[in-house]
Amino acid sequence: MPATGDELGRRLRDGDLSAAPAVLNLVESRAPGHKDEIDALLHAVSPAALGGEARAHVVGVTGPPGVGKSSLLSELVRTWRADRRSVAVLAVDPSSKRSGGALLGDRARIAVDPADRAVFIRSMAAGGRLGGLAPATRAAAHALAAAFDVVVVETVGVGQSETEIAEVADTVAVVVQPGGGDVLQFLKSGIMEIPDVLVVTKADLGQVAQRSRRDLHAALRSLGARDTEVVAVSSLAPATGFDELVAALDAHRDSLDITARRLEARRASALADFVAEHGERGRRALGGQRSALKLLGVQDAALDVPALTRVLEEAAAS
Ligand SMILES: Nc1nc2c(ncn2[C@@H]2O[C@H](COP(=O)(O)OP(=O)(O)OP(=O)(O)O)[C@@H](O)[C@H]2O)c(=O)[nH]1
Ligand SMILES: [Mg+2]
Repeated sequence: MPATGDELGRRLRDGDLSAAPAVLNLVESRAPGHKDEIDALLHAVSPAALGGEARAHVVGVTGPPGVGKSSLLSELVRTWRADRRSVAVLAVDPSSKRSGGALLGDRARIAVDPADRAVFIRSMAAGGRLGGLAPATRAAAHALAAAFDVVVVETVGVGQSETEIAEVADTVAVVVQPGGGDVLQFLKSGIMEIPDVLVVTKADLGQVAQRSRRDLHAALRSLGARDTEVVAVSSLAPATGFDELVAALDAHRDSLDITARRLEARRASALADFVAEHGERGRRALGGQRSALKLLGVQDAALDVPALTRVLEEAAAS
Protein backbone atom coordinates (compact mmCIF):
# COMPACT_ATOMS: atom_id res chain seq x y z
CA MET A 1 0.00 0.00 0.00
CA PRO A 2 1.67 3.25 -1.10
CA ALA A 3 1.84 6.11 1.37
CA THR A 4 -1.03 8.59 1.20
CA GLY A 5 -0.52 12.28 0.41
CA ASP A 6 -1.52 13.24 3.92
CA GLU A 7 0.94 10.80 5.47
CA LEU A 8 3.79 12.01 3.25
CA GLY A 9 2.93 15.62 4.06
CA ARG A 10 3.12 14.82 7.76
CA ARG A 11 6.53 13.19 7.34
CA LEU A 12 7.80 16.24 5.46
CA ARG A 13 6.43 18.53 8.16
CA ASP A 14 8.39 16.47 10.68
CA GLY A 15 11.55 17.05 8.64
CA ASP A 16 11.76 13.43 7.43
CA LEU A 17 13.99 13.74 4.33
CA SER A 18 13.60 10.04 3.56
CA ALA A 19 10.04 10.79 2.40
CA ALA A 20 11.40 12.48 -0.73
CA PRO A 21 11.44 9.46 -3.11
CA ALA A 22 7.83 8.56 -2.23
CA VAL A 23 6.81 12.20 -2.69
CA LEU A 24 8.29 12.18 -6.20
CA ASN A 25 6.58 8.89 -7.00
CA LEU A 26 3.26 10.33 -5.91
CA VAL A 27 3.48 13.64 -7.82
CA GLU A 28 4.54 11.76 -10.97
CA SER A 29 1.92 9.04 -10.57
CA ARG A 30 -0.86 8.57 -13.10
CA ALA A 31 -2.70 6.00 -11.01
CA PRO A 32 -6.43 6.49 -10.39
CA GLY A 33 -7.02 8.72 -7.40
CA HIS A 34 -3.50 10.15 -7.51
CA LYS A 35 -4.82 13.66 -8.03
CA ASP A 36 -6.70 13.68 -4.75
CA GLU A 37 -3.62 12.33 -2.99
CA ILE A 38 -1.42 15.07 -4.49
CA ASP A 39 -3.97 17.65 -3.34
CA ALA A 40 -3.87 16.13 0.14
CA LEU A 41 -0.06 16.28 0.12
CA LEU A 42 -0.03 19.95 -0.89
CA HIS A 43 -2.68 20.72 1.67
CA ALA A 44 -0.58 19.02 4.36
CA VAL A 45 2.43 21.24 3.57
CA SER A 46 0.50 24.48 3.00
CA PRO A 47 1.37 27.53 5.11
CA ALA A 48 -1.85 26.92 7.05
CA ALA A 49 -0.66 23.44 8.04
CA LEU A 50 2.95 24.54 8.60
CA GLY A 51 2.01 27.61 10.58
CA GLY A 52 3.97 29.80 8.15
CA GLU A 53 5.84 29.63 4.88
CA ALA A 54 7.90 26.51 4.13
CA ARG A 55 11.44 26.64 5.51
CA ALA A 56 13.43 26.03 2.33
CA HIS A 57 15.17 28.50 0.13
CA VAL A 58 13.78 27.54 -3.30
CA VAL A 59 16.45 28.35 -5.88
CA GLY A 60 15.90 28.25 -9.64
CA VAL A 61 18.96 27.53 -11.77
CA THR A 62 18.51 28.00 -15.50
CA GLY A 63 20.73 28.38 -18.52
CA PRO A 64 21.39 27.11 -22.04
CA PRO A 65 22.50 23.55 -22.82
CA GLY A 66 26.16 22.88 -22.11
CA VAL A 67 26.74 26.05 -20.09
CA GLY A 68 27.88 24.01 -17.09
CA LYS A 69 24.75 23.75 -14.91
CA SER A 70 25.27 20.16 -13.76
CA SER A 71 28.95 20.73 -12.98
CA LEU A 72 28.04 23.90 -11.09
CA LEU A 73 25.32 22.13 -9.10
CA SER A 74 27.75 19.41 -8.01
CA GLU A 75 29.96 22.09 -6.44
CA LEU A 76 27.09 24.16 -5.13
CA VAL A 77 25.60 21.12 -3.37
CA ARG A 78 29.02 20.37 -1.88
CA THR A 79 29.28 23.96 -0.61
CA TRP A 80 25.81 23.87 0.96
CA ARG A 81 26.52 20.48 2.56
CA ALA A 82 29.74 21.83 4.08
CA ASP A 83 27.42 24.35 5.74
CA ARG A 84 25.18 21.41 6.85
CA ARG A 85 22.22 22.45 4.76
CA SER A 86 20.06 19.65 3.36
CA VAL A 87 19.50 19.93 -0.40
CA ALA A 88 16.96 18.60 -2.91
CA VAL A 89 17.59 19.11 -6.64
CA LEU A 90 14.82 18.68 -9.20
CA ALA A 91 16.58 18.66 -12.58
CA VAL A 92 14.09 19.19 -15.39
CA ASP A 93 15.31 17.07 -18.27
CA PRO A 94 14.37 18.36 -21.72
CA SER A 95 16.13 15.43 -23.43
CA SER A 96 12.94 14.24 -25.13
CA LYS A 97 13.09 17.30 -27.35
CA ARG A 98 16.70 18.26 -27.19
CA SER A 99 18.07 20.27 -30.07
CA GLY A 100 21.78 20.41 -29.61
CA GLY A 101 23.24 21.08 -26.21
CA ALA A 102 26.33 19.74 -24.65
CA LEU A 103 27.67 17.21 -27.14
CA LEU A 104 26.55 13.74 -26.27
CA GLY A 105 29.09 12.30 -23.88
CA ASP A 106 30.25 15.81 -23.00
CA ARG A 107 27.42 16.06 -20.55
CA ALA A 108 28.25 16.03 -16.84
CA ARG A 109 25.91 14.55 -14.26
CA ILE A 110 25.34 16.18 -10.91
CA ALA A 111 27.83 14.30 -8.77
CA VAL A 112 27.05 13.83 -5.09
CA ASP A 113 28.00 11.48 -2.29
CA PRO A 114 25.51 8.58 -2.65
CA ALA A 115 25.72 7.83 1.08
CA ASP A 116 24.66 11.34 2.08
CA ARG A 117 21.04 11.12 3.26
CA ALA A 118 20.60 14.88 3.31
CA VAL A 119 20.93 15.20 -0.48
CA PHE A 120 18.17 14.19 -2.86
CA ILE A 121 18.54 14.49 -6.65
CA ARG A 122 15.89 13.60 -9.20
CA SER A 123 15.45 14.19 -12.92
CA MET A 124 11.95 15.10 -13.96
CA ALA A 125 10.26 15.28 -17.35
CA ALA A 126 9.85 18.75 -18.83
CA GLY A 127 6.50 20.44 -19.35
CA GLY A 128 5.09 21.36 -22.73
CA ARG A 129 7.65 23.90 -23.89
CA LEU A 130 11.42 24.14 -23.63
CA GLY A 131 12.12 25.48 -20.17
CA GLY A 132 8.53 24.73 -19.18
CA LEU A 133 7.73 23.20 -15.83
CA ALA A 134 5.40 20.23 -15.51
CA PRO A 135 2.74 20.39 -12.77
CA ALA A 136 4.58 17.50 -11.07
CA THR A 137 7.72 19.63 -10.74
CA ARG A 138 5.82 22.50 -9.16
CA ALA A 139 4.11 20.13 -6.74
CA ALA A 140 7.41 18.45 -5.83
CA ALA A 141 9.11 21.79 -5.21
CA HIS A 142 6.26 23.02 -3.00
CA ALA A 143 6.21 19.78 -1.02
CA LEU A 144 9.95 19.27 -0.53
CA ALA A 145 10.30 22.90 0.60
CA ALA A 146 8.62 21.84 3.85
CA ALA A 147 11.52 19.57 4.81
CA PHE A 148 14.76 20.55 3.02
CA ASP A 149 16.86 23.64 3.69
CA VAL A 150 17.40 24.22 -0.02
CA VAL A 151 15.29 23.07 -2.97
CA VAL A 152 16.81 23.63 -6.42
CA VAL A 153 14.78 23.52 -9.62
CA GLU A 154 17.09 23.31 -12.63
CA THR A 155 15.80 24.02 -16.14
CA VAL A 156 17.40 24.33 -19.56
CA GLY A 157 16.76 27.40 -21.65
CA VAL A 158 17.39 31.07 -22.08
CA GLY A 159 15.08 34.03 -22.48
CA GLN A 160 11.85 32.29 -21.37
CA SER A 161 12.78 29.69 -18.83
CA GLU A 162 13.48 32.29 -16.12
CA THR A 163 9.88 33.46 -16.22
CA GLU A 164 8.51 29.95 -15.62
CA ILE A 165 11.01 29.15 -12.92
CA ALA A 166 10.19 32.40 -11.13
CA GLU A 167 6.74 30.89 -10.56
CA VAL A 168 8.21 28.43 -8.06
CA ALA A 169 11.58 29.84 -7.00
CA ASP A 170 12.36 32.47 -4.38
CA THR A 171 15.62 33.24 -6.14
CA VAL A 172 16.38 32.75 -9.84
CA ALA A 173 20.01 32.29 -10.91
CA VAL A 174 20.65 32.52 -14.64
CA VAL A 175 23.78 30.71 -15.78
CA VAL A 176 25.76 32.25 -18.61
CA GLN A 177 28.52 30.98 -20.87
CA PRO A 178 31.65 33.17 -20.95
CA GLY A 179 31.75 35.11 -24.18
CA GLY A 180 28.14 34.25 -25.03
CA GLY A 181 26.41 37.51 -25.88
CA ASP A 182 22.83 36.17 -25.88
CA VAL A 183 21.94 37.03 -22.34
CA LEU A 184 23.47 40.48 -22.68
CA GLN A 185 21.34 41.14 -25.75
CA PHE A 186 18.20 39.68 -24.16
CA LEU A 187 18.66 41.84 -21.09
CA LYS A 188 19.29 45.01 -23.06
CA SER A 189 16.33 44.48 -25.36
CA GLY A 190 14.03 43.62 -22.45
CA ILE A 191 13.20 40.15 -23.88
CA MET A 192 14.43 38.72 -20.64
CA GLU A 193 13.45 39.77 -17.16
CA ILE A 194 16.30 40.73 -14.90
CA PRO A 195 17.39 37.66 -12.91
CA ASP A 196 18.09 37.74 -9.19
CA VAL A 197 21.64 36.44 -9.62
CA LEU A 198 23.76 35.96 -12.75
CA VAL A 199 26.44 33.28 -12.83
CA VAL A 200 29.22 33.21 -15.41
CA THR A 201 30.65 29.68 -15.64
CA LYS A 202 34.07 28.37 -16.67
CA ALA A 203 35.96 31.19 -14.97
CA ASP A 204 39.10 29.07 -15.44
CA LEU A 205 39.01 30.15 -19.09
CA GLY A 206 40.37 33.44 -17.78
CA GLN A 207 40.00 36.75 -19.60
CA VAL A 208 36.85 35.85 -21.50
CA ALA A 209 34.93 35.00 -18.30
CA GLN A 210 36.08 38.13 -16.44
CA ARG A 211 35.11 40.20 -19.44
CA SER A 212 31.63 38.68 -19.57
CA ARG A 213 31.25 39.38 -15.91
CA ARG A 214 32.18 43.04 -16.36
CA ASP A 215 29.93 43.44 -19.42
CA LEU A 216 26.94 41.91 -17.63
CA HIS A 217 27.58 44.02 -14.57
CA ALA A 218 27.70 47.18 -16.69
CA ALA A 219 24.54 46.21 -18.59
CA LEU A 220 22.65 45.62 -15.34
CA ARG A 221 23.72 48.97 -13.95
CA SER A 222 22.63 50.74 -17.12
CA LEU A 223 19.24 49.03 -16.71
CA GLY A 224 19.04 50.29 -13.15
CA ALA A 225 19.36 46.79 -11.63
CA ARG A 226 21.81 47.65 -8.88
CA ASP A 227 20.99 44.68 -6.69
CA THR A 228 21.62 41.85 -9.16
CA GLU A 229 25.00 40.31 -8.43
CA VAL A 230 27.15 38.76 -11.14
CA VAL A 231 29.33 35.93 -9.88
CA ALA A 232 31.98 34.02 -11.85
CA VAL A 233 32.61 30.38 -10.91
CA SER A 234 34.80 27.54 -12.08
CA SER A 235 33.54 24.02 -11.44
CA LEU A 236 36.86 22.42 -12.44
CA ALA A 237 39.06 21.36 -9.53
CA PRO A 238 40.01 23.42 -7.64
CA ALA A 239 36.54 24.96 -7.86
CA THR A 240 36.34 28.71 -7.31
CA GLY A 241 33.64 31.29 -6.67
CA PHE A 242 31.20 29.07 -4.79
CA ASP A 243 31.36 30.80 -1.42
CA GLU A 244 30.63 34.02 -3.27
CA LEU A 245 27.75 32.39 -5.16
CA VAL A 246 26.19 31.04 -1.95
CA ALA A 247 26.56 34.48 -0.37
CA ALA A 248 24.84 36.12 -3.36
CA LEU A 249 21.94 33.64 -3.22
CA ASP A 250 21.58 34.12 0.54
CA ALA A 251 21.68 37.90 0.20
CA HIS A 252 18.84 37.78 -2.29
CA ARG A 253 16.79 35.52 -0.03
CA ASP A 254 17.37 37.86 2.90
CA SER A 255 16.20 40.83 0.86
CA LEU A 256 12.89 39.18 -0.05
CA ASP A 257 9.44 39.66 1.36
CA ILE A 258 9.06 35.88 1.42
CA THR A 259 5.35 35.90 2.28
CA ALA A 260 4.53 38.09 -0.70
CA ARG A 261 6.78 36.14 -3.06
CA ARG A 262 5.34 32.77 -2.05
CA LEU A 263 1.78 34.02 -2.29
CA GLU A 264 2.47 35.21 -5.83
CA ALA A 265 4.16 31.87 -6.61
CA ARG A 266 1.15 29.88 -5.40
CA ARG A 267 -1.19 31.96 -7.55
CA ALA A 268 1.04 31.63 -10.63
CA SER A 269 1.33 27.86 -10.00
CA ALA A 270 -2.42 27.46 -9.76
CA LEU A 271 -2.90 29.23 -13.08
CA ALA A 272 -0.13 27.21 -14.72
CA ASP A 273 -1.66 23.96 -13.40
CA PHE A 274 -5.06 25.04 -14.66
CA VAL A 275 -3.68 25.82 -18.13
CA ALA A 276 -1.75 22.52 -18.20
CA GLU A 277 -5.07 20.73 -17.60
CA HIS A 278 -7.51 22.86 -19.62
CA GLY A 279 -5.28 24.43 -22.28
CA GLU A 280 -5.72 27.75 -24.03
CA ARG A 281 -9.48 27.19 -24.17
CA GLY A 282 -9.52 27.13 -20.40
CA ARG A 283 -7.51 30.32 -20.23
CA ARG A 284 -9.94 32.00 -22.61
CA ALA A 285 -12.89 30.81 -20.53
CA LEU A 286 -11.39 32.82 -17.67
CA GLY A 287 -11.17 35.92 -19.85
CA GLY A 288 -7.41 35.62 -20.36
CA GLN A 289 -4.28 35.62 -18.22
CA ARG A 290 -4.81 39.00 -16.70
CA SER A 291 -8.34 38.49 -15.46
CA ALA A 292 -7.41 35.02 -14.17
CA LEU A 293 -4.61 36.53 -12.08
CA LYS A 294 -6.98 39.25 -10.93
CA LEU A 295 -9.44 36.62 -9.74
CA LEU A 296 -6.67 34.81 -7.88
CA GLY A 297 -5.43 38.09 -6.43
CA VAL A 298 -8.61 38.56 -4.39
CA GLN A 299 -8.58 35.06 -2.87
CA ASP A 300 -7.70 34.30 0.72
CA ALA A 301 -3.90 34.29 1.14
CA ALA A 302 -4.11 31.02 3.10
CA LEU A 303 -5.44 28.96 0.16
CA ASP A 304 -3.10 26.26 -1.13
CA VAL A 305 -2.41 25.63 -4.84
CA PRO A 306 -5.10 22.95 -5.38
CA ALA A 307 -7.71 25.18 -3.70
CA LEU A 308 -6.72 28.09 -5.94
CA THR A 309 -6.87 25.82 -9.01
CA ARG A 310 -10.42 24.83 -8.00
CA VAL A 311 -11.36 28.52 -7.81
CA LEU A 312 -10.28 28.85 -11.45
CA GLU A 313 -12.12 25.69 -12.49
CA GLU A 314 -15.34 26.89 -10.90
CA ALA A 315 -14.99 30.31 -12.54
CA ALA A 316 -14.33 28.74 -15.95
CA ALA A 317 -17.39 26.47 -15.61
CA SER A 318 -19.79 29.23 -14.59
N1 LIG B 1 36.64 24.65 -18.35
C1 LIG B 1 35.51 24.38 -17.74
N2 LIG B 1 34.65 23.50 -18.27
C2 LIG B 1 33.49 23.26 -17.63
C3 LIG B 1 33.15 23.93 -16.42
N3 LIG B 1 31.92 23.51 -16.03
C4 LIG B 1 31.51 22.61 -16.96
N4 LIG B 1 32.45 22.46 -17.93
C5 LIG B 1 32.39 21.57 -19.09
O1 LIG B 1 31.30 21.96 -19.94
C6 LIG B 1 30.63 20.81 -20.45
C7 LIG B 1 29.16 20.86 -20.11
O2 LIG B 1 29.03 20.86 -18.70
P1 LIG B 1 27.66 20.42 -17.99
O3 LIG B 1 27.85 20.63 -16.54
O4 LIG B 1 27.26 19.08 -18.45
O5 LIG B 1 26.68 21.52 -18.60
P2 LIG B 1 25.07 21.54 -18.54
O6 LIG B 1 24.69 22.98 -18.57
O7 LIG B 1 24.57 20.74 -17.39
O8 LIG B 1 24.69 20.82 -19.90
P3 LIG B 1 23.26 20.17 -20.32
O9 LIG B 1 22.85 19.27 -19.20
O10 LIG B 1 23.52 19.44 -21.60
O11 LIG B 1 22.32 21.33 -20.52
C8 LIG B 1 31.34 19.60 -19.87
O12 LIG B 1 32.29 19.15 -20.80
C9 LIG B 1 32.01 20.14 -18.64
O13 LIG B 1 33.19 19.43 -18.30
C10 LIG B 1 34.10 24.86 -15.86
O14 LIG B 1 33.90 25.49 -14.82
N5 LIG B 1 35.25 25.05 -16.58
MG1 LIG C 1 23.26 19.12 -17.27
